[in-house]
Amino acid sequence: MIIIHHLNNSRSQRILWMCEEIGVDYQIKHYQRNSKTQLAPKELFDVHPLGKSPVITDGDITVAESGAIIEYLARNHGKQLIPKQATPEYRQYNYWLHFAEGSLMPQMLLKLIFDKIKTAPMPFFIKPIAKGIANKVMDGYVAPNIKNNMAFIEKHLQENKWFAGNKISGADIQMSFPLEASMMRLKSNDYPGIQKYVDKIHARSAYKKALENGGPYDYA
Ligand SMILES: N[C@@H](CCC(=O)N[C@@H](CS)C(=O)NCC(=O)O)C(=O)O
Repeated sequence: MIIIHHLNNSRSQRILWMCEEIGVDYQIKHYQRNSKTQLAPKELFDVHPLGKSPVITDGDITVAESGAIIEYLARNHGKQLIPKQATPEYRQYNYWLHFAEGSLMPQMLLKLIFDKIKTAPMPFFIKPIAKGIANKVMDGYVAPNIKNNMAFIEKHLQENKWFAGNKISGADIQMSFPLEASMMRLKSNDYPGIQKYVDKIHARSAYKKALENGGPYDYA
């Protein structure tokens, strides 16, 4: 039996969705973030040394890292979510599967951190310095990169039904979390193709079932 170690309001929601899409049996073990720090509880370190979610266990096998989990589940239980090897669709699948956590999420995380620095409590004489540094990094690096990444995704979704061709694939599951987070934190009017795509995945019955099972999730 697959056990999904599910942290509330987190990337592991997409793994629940994946299991519902492929119709594989799974159990959820729930973990709650610390309400002050938003960090995962120490019990997650008993499952994997990095203590992050998602992580799954399947008998004596433990798989961490969303992309690796999606590949593992697709190979073993949902081959319909992997495009045929050596096709343009497979190359797209592989690309977006890596892009989500390799390119897009680091930018979103930097934005979150620097936005927090701007509003963090600190002595009044430090505030202008901290704000100045945060603005410089945001304006000179983070914001232009996010804009570039989002325009690139918007164009892809204007021209394609799914991330890897005409059928839903594991790449769509993987891209769902950064796009949900982006649509909450950026101006969604700038990205109508992405907003339409996020609405489309939210309308799927497997997605709704996963949401029911996972508990409160701020990004849907
Ligand atoms: N790249 C990893 C990121 C894992 C990750 O950072 N997960 C977050 C949840 S969205 C987490 O566990 N945060 C709690 C913490 O850092 O303590 C993946 O995609 O699995």
